[in-house]
Order: sequence, then C-alpha cells, then structure tokens
Amino acid sequence: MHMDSILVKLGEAVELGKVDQGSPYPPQLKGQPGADELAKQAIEEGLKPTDLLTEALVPAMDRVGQKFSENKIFVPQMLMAAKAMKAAMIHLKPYFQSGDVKTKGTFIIGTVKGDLHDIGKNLVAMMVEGGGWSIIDLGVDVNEDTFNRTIAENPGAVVGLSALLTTTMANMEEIVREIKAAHSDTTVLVGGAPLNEDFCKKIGADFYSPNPRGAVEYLKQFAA
Ligand code: B1M
Repeated sequence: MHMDSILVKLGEAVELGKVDQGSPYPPQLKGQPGADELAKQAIEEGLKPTDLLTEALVPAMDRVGQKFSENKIFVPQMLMAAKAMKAAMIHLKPYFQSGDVKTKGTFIIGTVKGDLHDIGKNLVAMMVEGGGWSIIDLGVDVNEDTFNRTIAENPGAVVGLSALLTTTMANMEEIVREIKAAHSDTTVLVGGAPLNEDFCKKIGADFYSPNPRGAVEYLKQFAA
C-alpha cells in the first residue's frame, strides 16, 4: 500500500473507531484492517512514528471532537475512536520509549480528578520516558492526596498534570495549590487542550506545554 494511503486509512480507522480487523464495529468496515494492523503496517513500511501521530492519529481525534461538537456522533463513538487510537499507540510505544537509560529522575503524571481523558497524558508519559525519565503514571481522575502521597514517596520527582475539560481546569488549579502547599519545591508541569500559558501562571504551575515535545525539552534542564 502507498505510504500516504496507509496514513489516510489509519486516520479513518481511528476516526470511525475501527480497532482491529476482527472488531465488528463499525459495520461498514467489517473485515477491513483496523488501527492495530494499519499502525503496525505503517511502522513496518518505514513511516516515522511521529508522522503517524501528527499526520494520522491526532488529526483523526480532532475530527472526532469536531463531529461530537456538531452532534454528529455521541460518547460511544468517541469511546470507540479512543480505543482505536490506543490500539495504534501500542505500536508507537517502543519507539518513544527506547533511547536513554532511565536515569534523569522520576516524573509523576496523571489526569486531574473528574477527568477521564488519558490519550494525551499517555503520549506525554511515553515521550518523557523516551527522554530518559522513570515514569509513575497515576492514571486518570487523580486527586491532590494521591499526587501528594506519591511526591512524598519520591522526593525530587517532577509532576505533570493533564486536563482536557474546561470544568476540570478548576480541579487542576486546586491540585497545584495543594501540591505547592505540601511540597513547595516540587516542579509542576501542566498541559491539555483547553489550557494556555496565562492559565498556567494564574494557577501557580511552573510550566505549560501544549505538546509532549515541549515537556521533554523543559525537563532537559533537570538532567543529572
Ligand atoms: Co471527551 N471531550 N468528553 N471524551 N473528548 C473533548 C475533550 C471535547 C473537546 C470534545 C468536544 O466537545 N469537541 C469536550 C470538552 C469540551 C470542553 O470542556 N471545553 C469533551 C467532552 C465534553 C467530554 C464529555 C463531558 C462528554 C459527555 O459525557 N457528554 C466526557 C467527559 C468525561 C470525563 O472526563 N469526565 C467526555 C468523554 C470522552 C471519552 C471518555 C468518550 C473519550 C476519552 C477516552 C480516553 O481518553 N481514554 C473522549 C475523547 C476521545 C475526546 C476527544 C474527541 C479526543 C481527546 C483526545 O484524546 N485527543 C476530545 C476532542 C479533541 O481533543 N479534539 C474530547 C487526542 C490527544 C492526543 O490530544 O488529549 O489534547 P490531547 O493531548 C495533547 C495535548 O493537549 C497535550 O499533548 C497531547 C499530544 O499533543 N497534552 C499535554 C495533554 N496533556 C498534557 C500534559 C502535559 C503536556 C502536554 O504536561 C504534563
């Protein structure tokens, strides 16, 4: 298959929630390869993992978000798209994780309480790990107590918070406040689609990155 058409098909598979060849959903793609097979094939044919992300997977999720905003699809379809995206990401993981030995420090990451979106958070975790950090991924819907307990158990760790909802940005503010109150010297990075630099400053976080790459670059200053 031509490289461009693999990316197009991969994007479509994610957008339509086609996880793998065996999955019955969506009916119109029955028997067709899904995100799993297409991502694997794209990598095997030499496409760069970052191109898969920026040219197929992330734009596909943006189209999903757009269709959801327009009431053309609903939560179950969004969920299937996320499942397909994760099936593709499994094939990218080894490429982002390879590289440095994990010696630069510990990076604690989680999606803030009330928020279940984890794809962006997982990408950040994957790439920071590839940048040589040990990762403690606390998952989604994480409260301030869990962050603070984990920081106490891992002195010197840097913390990353992700939020995808305007409603959970408020929770992020609360979590940053509680982290700084309990561990004032802990560096906190924040990210997620609805955030910006001003919000980061307002809530007293140390750094805002719109993407995983920015987080990796910022963390280089802490390198031992
Ligand atoms: Co939801 N959702 N969702 N959703 N969802 C959004 C975020 C939304 C924008 C869709 C829309 O309306 N257009 C909208 C939010 C509106 C708002 O608040 N302004 C929305 C909504 C409304 C909801 C629900 C409330 C829907 C409902 O139930 N009525 C509900 C909330 C559930 C909850 O969290 N409590 C909900 C549920 C879900 C699913 C569970 C179905 C599913 C998530 C599944 C999962 O993650 N496992 C889902 C999905 C898939 C989306 C969209 C379509 C895609 C999100 C995604 O994965 N993007 C999303 C629309 C969109 O984003 N276009 C949407 C791809 C990912 C790579 O990007 O996560 O932005 P992103 O991460 C980026 C950057 O933001 C950054 O790096 C990543 C890579 O570039 N980044 C960081 C993220 N974290 C970072 C941390 C850093 C640094 C960078 O440092 C620490």
